[in-house]
Amino acid sequence: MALTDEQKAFYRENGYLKYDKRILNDAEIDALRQRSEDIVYGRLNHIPPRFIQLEAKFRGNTDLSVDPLDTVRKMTQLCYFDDLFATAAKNKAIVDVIEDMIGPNIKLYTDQLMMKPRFNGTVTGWHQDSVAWPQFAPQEHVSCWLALDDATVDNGCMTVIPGSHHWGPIARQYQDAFLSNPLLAEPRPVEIKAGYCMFHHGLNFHRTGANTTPSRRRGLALHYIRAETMYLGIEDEEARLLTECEKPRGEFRFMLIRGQEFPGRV
Ligand SMILES: O=C(O)CCC(=O)C(=O)O
Repeated sequence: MALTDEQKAFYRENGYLKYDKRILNDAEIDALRQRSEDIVYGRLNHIPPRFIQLEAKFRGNTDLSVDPLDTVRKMTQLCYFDDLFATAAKNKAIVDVIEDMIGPNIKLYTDQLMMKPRFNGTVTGWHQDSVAWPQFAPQEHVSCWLALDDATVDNGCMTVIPGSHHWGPIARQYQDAFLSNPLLAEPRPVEIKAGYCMFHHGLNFHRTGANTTPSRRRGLALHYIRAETMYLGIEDEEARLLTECEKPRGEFRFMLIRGQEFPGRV
């Protein structure tokens, strides 16, 4: 068991947990940063372009004077294509916590290396992960957000609304009404040092601010689900290819992280 009773109670009540145990040492952080840079600079080309998203203002813009590392918004599914990122998703200290939260049979739904580039990083608006990913039943995710740089209020750390997960999934058209309701707690920024992480419930409302500072704020978001989860599939072909790592329809299985997988499930 990784979490104390106090930590479990905090997570149950607040829907997030800033974790006190260091996950990555300096060498491991450097290796992941280096890998992300090798991908962005094209020194490695094992990540299909579909999974690398630029900040909006650089899409279709070939201004060569900008450092490419300052233009990338996020890279997704790295764990499925890259051994170092896969190792991070299977990190024992992280997965022990996930097991405390969702049980012994664990799969990775997806991962997002949120680059929040210095000078150009834009806001990620308020959202609930589980609502963004309705193709699962039940719609339950738990995420680990692992800092590869120090994440601060100034450079766009995670901000959560404690306890917001208790209200269930909120349809998008009601989000503004929900977020302005006085029953909600005040948003709370969660600053995290490189190598440390936080966890959040799939129904917890969270956002990250812009990064106009000269410091990078890379964070690896690892999203886990129970292996018992039903997968409802994705109709739209572009969205499916992203989720299913470009595999032909019917071939993809989500990555088993711990425990066993089940026929007909994710
Ligand atoms: O790192 C970010 O900027 C956003 C992360 C996020 O929304 C998530 O982990 O669900």
